[in-house]
Amino acid sequence: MRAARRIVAMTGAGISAESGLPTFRDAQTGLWAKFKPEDLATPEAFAKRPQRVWDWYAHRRVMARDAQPNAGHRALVDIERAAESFVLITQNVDGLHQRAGSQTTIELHGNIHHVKCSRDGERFSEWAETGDSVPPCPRCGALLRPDVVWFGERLPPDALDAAAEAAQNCDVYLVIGTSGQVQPAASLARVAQDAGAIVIVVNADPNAVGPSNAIHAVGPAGSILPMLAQAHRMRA
Ligand code: BV8
Repeated sequence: MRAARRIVAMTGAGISAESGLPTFRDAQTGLWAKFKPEDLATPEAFAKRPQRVWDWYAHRRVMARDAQPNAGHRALVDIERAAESFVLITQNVDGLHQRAGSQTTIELHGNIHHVKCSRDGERFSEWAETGDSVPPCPRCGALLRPDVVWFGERLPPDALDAAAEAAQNCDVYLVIGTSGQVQPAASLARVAQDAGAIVIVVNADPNAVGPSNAIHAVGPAGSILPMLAQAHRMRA
């Protein structure tokens, strides 16, 4: 971290765990403990049960709004301010990185605080809630949907291109709080490593996945990331 000039961070649900937001795969509290992802986070699920999918995201949106960024989010802001070059890529849709002050946040999977028309994709950051039914698009009347990337949907091409470009041009690639199960986000660590970067996996789970010979910093992101930020500030 002392020698790093160009740093990229890839975050997953684990960085928001210490803000009280459930991750996806935690057995008991995980978002998917009760439902399977394909029952909620797919276009088919929305087509079949729009109200149930809308309500699940409305519930998560309230949790995200009530949550506060934690020391892990703030440490990434410190690194961004100190580094010669820094890019933050996130799989999270909770918006906590932006609230912590991160300036460059590539949201690979969208943002739960925005919605879009389910017919033509027009985005809205505000909409009129209609009590207990899925709100209609103010333009065309089709159902609104969360502005997130569901399974089977393409990632925003410009976001994915920017993330791949950053991964190919960094000295250190931090993989923070992610189980690395979801593609193509998970594959970027290998892209970085193949391009010569040192990969550091920051995860509370000692058995977290990462590319071979990645460095594993085991512990909560809220404790590890401030140490990495401190090391970078002491750079020669
Ligand atoms: C696409 C938004 C193609 C919505 C999400 C078979 C093989 C390989 C791939 C596939 C396959 N079948 C299908 C696919 C593709 C599929 C995929 O990857 N499926 C997986 C399940 C196998 N991918 C897609 O469908 C993607 N699109 O491929 O499109 C295409 C191409 C052309 C044209 C059309 C289509 C779209 C994927 C995006 C899905 N959307 N999110 C929402 O949020 O509801 S994914 C969602 O799940 C998250 O965004 C995130 O990406 C993922 C959850 O993972 P994590 O963030 O890692 O969270 P998790 O709970 O798993 O792990 C938490 C980690 O934190 C743990 O390791 C834990 O130890 C750690 N931790 C906990 N506490 C702490 C901590 N670490 C540090 N500190 C702590 N305190």
